[in-house]
Amino acid sequence: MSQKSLPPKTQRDHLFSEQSQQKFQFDEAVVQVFPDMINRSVPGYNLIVPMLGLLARRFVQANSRVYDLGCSLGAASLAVRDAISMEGVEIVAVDNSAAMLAKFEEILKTSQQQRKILLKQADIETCEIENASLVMLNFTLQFIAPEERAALLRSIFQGLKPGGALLLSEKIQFEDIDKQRLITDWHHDFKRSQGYSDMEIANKRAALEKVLIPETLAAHKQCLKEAGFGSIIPWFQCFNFVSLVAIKEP
Ligand code: GEK
Repeated sequence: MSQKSLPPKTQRDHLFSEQSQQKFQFDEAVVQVFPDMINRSVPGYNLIVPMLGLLARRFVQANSRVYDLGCSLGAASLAVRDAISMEGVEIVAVDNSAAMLAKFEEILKTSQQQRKILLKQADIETCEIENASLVMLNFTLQFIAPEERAALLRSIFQGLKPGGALLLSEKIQFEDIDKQRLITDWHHDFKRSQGYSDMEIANKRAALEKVLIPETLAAHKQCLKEAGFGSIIPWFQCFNFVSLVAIKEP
């Protein structure tokens, strides 16, 4: 049976305690604090990741591929790898940040698991998806230019085998301005409860402006439908963070 991977050792995130004009980048400094940053910024992240493993058991097919697009330090890949037992499954973890992949490689060296994870430094927009039974975009699509998203979802749909699925998690936007304001306040309450100061929250928000672009849940559903997905099932939401399963009908 599989051996569970230990979470990577992580430093506490204080990156945004001082103001900077720089846009957010997935560089070495972010890599050093990444697990702490994402856990304290995305409500539900530490629940979503193990659930990806659970869902993978339902969709991954023998002799197929699993793609983790925008893998960062590989949390989703590791959750799936540790959850599945099908034969001949290749996990391909893709990210365009060299710093992220270098750290992920280090993490993999500490694990004894037989099933290998293939790391690929590439832009997920040009990455070929082939023979896939599962594709994961766990908080990655939000970093792709909105006008490019439909093409990416179409290419994922094309590369999936019938019966396969896309697991999509995103920060979302609300159409209604009042609801958007409320939900943003609640998200910031969550961040405060995790020890972030108002200054850190404001600075990170400014750094992510035009880098992380959320869309509405309705827009995501429409785009998935237009890409060809038959069933689109939201299975998790906490404030403005949502996870969906989109199934390519068998
Ligand atoms: C997790 N999925 O822990 N091509 C490749 N990678 C990209 C691109 C691109 N065009 N744009 C962004 N990335 C992970 C968390 S983090 C989410 C995903 C967050 C990569 C980027 O380098 C980063 O590693 C990842 O997508 C987004 O389950 O930080 O909010």
